[in-house]
Amino acid sequence: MLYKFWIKLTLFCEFRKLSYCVKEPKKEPAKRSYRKTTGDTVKKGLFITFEGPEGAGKTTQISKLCDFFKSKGKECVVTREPGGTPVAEQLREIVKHHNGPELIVDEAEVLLFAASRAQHVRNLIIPAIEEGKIVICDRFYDSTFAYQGFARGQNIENLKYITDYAICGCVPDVTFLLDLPVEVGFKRTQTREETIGKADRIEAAGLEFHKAVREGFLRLAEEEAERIMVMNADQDSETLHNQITEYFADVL
Ligand code: Z5A
Repeated sequence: MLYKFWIKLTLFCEFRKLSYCVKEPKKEPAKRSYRKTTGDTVKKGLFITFEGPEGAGKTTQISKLCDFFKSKGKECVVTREPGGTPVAEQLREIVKHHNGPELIVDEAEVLLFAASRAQHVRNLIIPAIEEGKIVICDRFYDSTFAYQGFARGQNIENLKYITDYAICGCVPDVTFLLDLPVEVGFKRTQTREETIGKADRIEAAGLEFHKAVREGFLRLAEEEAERIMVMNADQDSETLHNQITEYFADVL
């Protein structure tokens, strides 16, 4: 009797695995697959991400950092999330600018970001790193944990599972978290010519939401202090750039 029940249970579990995922889910958290260096030369490429609340200056710093790498003779690819490939950019358009009448539910929002990431990682990020390039990405999965997890309240374990599935083991070598008070970031974007009066779905979520995002990022940085460098973004952009490049002094 017990034996029959055990067989049924095993079959049921196998069926669930087959129906929910193509591959067996990974039991372990994602590991770093691309290390920056083992000596004084970069062996493969590097994968660098920038995170932070809105208006923190990510785009500005990424552009400066890329110029810095180029001046050292390195090939550098700048990309962004959501987006980065044609399909991922289409998903970006939906997740940022969809405007009813049917609302995007929170669960679908998570999956749209993950779908964009899956395309981006496989079709752009991993190939570029394998060619020895330095990839700098404006936001990556830490944003999912900060925005969809901490701020929207989506289950963190689910997010970990979905993220692992999307990123294929591609964990950043280093992440710069540009931290600043939400109000300062808002002020910057509200006075930026291209975005005046054009808040997208997520930008329009309100001050409390964005404060939770900032707290979320800081929690992530505490949990992964080795990877995530917290930088004071409430200072002039040249000083911040110099602080960021210091990190690479021993790898170039
Ligand atoms: N999102 C998500 O929810 N889940 C996810 O998994 C992912 C993303 C991947 C993408 O928006 C949205 O998707 C984002 C999170 C969500 N939504 N929000 N909010 P995006 O890519 O369109 O925008 P963003 O990533 O939030 O960036 P941003 O607002 O464009 O800002 P930024 O790139 O950090 O800053 P910036 O463009 O470099 O600078 C902003 C302005 O400040 C500009 O006028 C600069 O000249 C000025 N600036 C820059 N640095 C300074 C300094 N140091 N001092 C003074 N002024 C400065």
